[in-house]
Amino acid sequence: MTVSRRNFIAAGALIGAAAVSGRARAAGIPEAPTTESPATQPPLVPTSGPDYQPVVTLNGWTLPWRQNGEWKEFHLVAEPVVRQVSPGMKAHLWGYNGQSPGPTIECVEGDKVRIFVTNKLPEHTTVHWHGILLPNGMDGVGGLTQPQIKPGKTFVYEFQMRKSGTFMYHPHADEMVQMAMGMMGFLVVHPRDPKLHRVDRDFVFLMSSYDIDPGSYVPKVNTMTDFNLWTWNTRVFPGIDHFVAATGDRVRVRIGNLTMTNHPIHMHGYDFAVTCTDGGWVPEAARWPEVTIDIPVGAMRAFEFKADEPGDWAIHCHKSHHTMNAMGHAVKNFIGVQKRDLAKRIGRLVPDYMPMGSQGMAEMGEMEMAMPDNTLPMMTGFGQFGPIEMGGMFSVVKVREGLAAGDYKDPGWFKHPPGTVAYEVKGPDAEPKRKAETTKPKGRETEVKVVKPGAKGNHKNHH
Ligand SMILES: [Cu+2]
Repeated sequence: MTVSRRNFIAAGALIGAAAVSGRARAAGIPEAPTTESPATQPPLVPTSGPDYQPVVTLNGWTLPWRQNGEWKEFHLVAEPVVRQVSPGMKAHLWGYNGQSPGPTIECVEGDKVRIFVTNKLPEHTTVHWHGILLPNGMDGVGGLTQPQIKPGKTFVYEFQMRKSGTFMYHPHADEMVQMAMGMMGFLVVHPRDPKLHRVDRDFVFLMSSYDIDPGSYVPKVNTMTDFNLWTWNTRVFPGIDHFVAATGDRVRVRIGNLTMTNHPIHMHGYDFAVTCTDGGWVPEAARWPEVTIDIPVGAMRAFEFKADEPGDWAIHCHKSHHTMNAMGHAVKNFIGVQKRDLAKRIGRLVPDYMPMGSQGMAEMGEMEMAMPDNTLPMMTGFGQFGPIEMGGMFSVVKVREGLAAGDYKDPGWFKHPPGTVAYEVKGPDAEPKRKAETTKPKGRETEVKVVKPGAKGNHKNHH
C-alpha cells in the first residue's frame, strides 16, 4: 500500500494528538468503583508501576485505577450519598463514588494521571486539585479555568504529578453548598523513590463539619460557624476507627481541614515532628517537635512519630466543643440546680426535653435517654474503665507490642502492666488534711481606693 502524503499527514496528526493529549479513546471511560461501607478498607497495595507504601484512609478507601498506556486513569462520580456518621445516625450528603468523603486518590511523583469526573448531582460542579502544581486549565475553578460540569456530563482532567506530597480535592463550584454537603477527598502523591519519606503506617483523613438538626438527615448549608457535627472523614466518635500501629513502626498521620475553623489536633503519649504540609515536605532540619498541631482552614499537615510506647493513646481536637456531637450548643448550664422533679415535669410538656447534668455533664456519658430519631448522644463511647465522654473529633492511637507483620486489626483495649494505672487511695489518708492560712501579711497592707469613673475631681487623685 502506498502512503499518500495526505494519509501520512492524517496519521501523523493522530499520533501527534495522542502523544500530546494522551487521549486514547479506544479503551473508553474506566469503570467507577463504588462502596457504601464506612469501614476502613485495607490499603490498596500497587500491583503495577512504581512501588510505594499505600495509605490507610480512616473509615474510607482508595480509588482503584486503570493503567492505560502511560496514563493512570481514575473515575470519580459526584453524586448524592448516604453516610453513616456513627452507628445510630445517617446523613444525606453529596460525595463521590458512594461516599463522603470521596475515595482517596493515590499515585506517584511523575505519574501522568487522567481523572474522569461524571456529575450525577442535581447541579453543576467542578473538581479542584488542592496543592497540585498543574496547567492552569486543569485547576478546576468553575467559570475561571473551565466551564462547570453540568448534571449528567463527564469531564476529563489530565496532568502530570510534578511533586510528591499531601493534597486533597474538592469542588470549586457552588463551594459553600457543595463542601457543606460533604464533597471532598484525599489525594496522596508518593515519592518516586520508595525509600524516601518511607513509613510503616500512613493514615489520612479530612476534617469536615455539618449542621444537622437532631432528628433530621440533611445538613443546613448556610451555617457559617455554628456546626454541631465535627467529623474526621465524615465520622464522629465512637464511629471513628482506631489508629493501630505495632511497636517500632514509623507512623505518619496526614490531616486536611475543610471546615470553617482551625483544629488543634492533640495526640497523647508522644511528641511528633511536623513533616509535610500541602506545600510540600518540611526539610529535615526545619522540622519542629509538637504534641498539638493546629491545622488552619483549607490547609493540610502531616506529622510523624516512632511508635515505641505501647498503649491506648487519645488523639483529638483540643477545642473541647469539637469532641461533642449534636446538641452541644443549645444546652443551658444547670450546674448546681436540683432539677430531678423539674425534668419530669417539663418532660410531660416537651417529650424530647433533656436536661444538662446538675453536677457537670459527665453523667450524660453513661445516661440512656430518649432522643429524637437519627440523633447521636453528645458524648459517648466506652473504654475498659467506663464511659469515655467524647464525641466528634476523637479517636485512639493503639500501639501494641508483638503484632504479627501486617496485622493491624483492632487489638482490643491495652493491657496495662501491673502497677502502671492511676489508682485510688483508701483509708484515713484519703481525706485531705486542710489547715487555714493564718500567716499575717508583713508590713503595710495594700489599700485599694476605688475611684468612680466620671466622678468630680477624678483627675486630682492622679497628681
Ligand atoms: Cu476542632
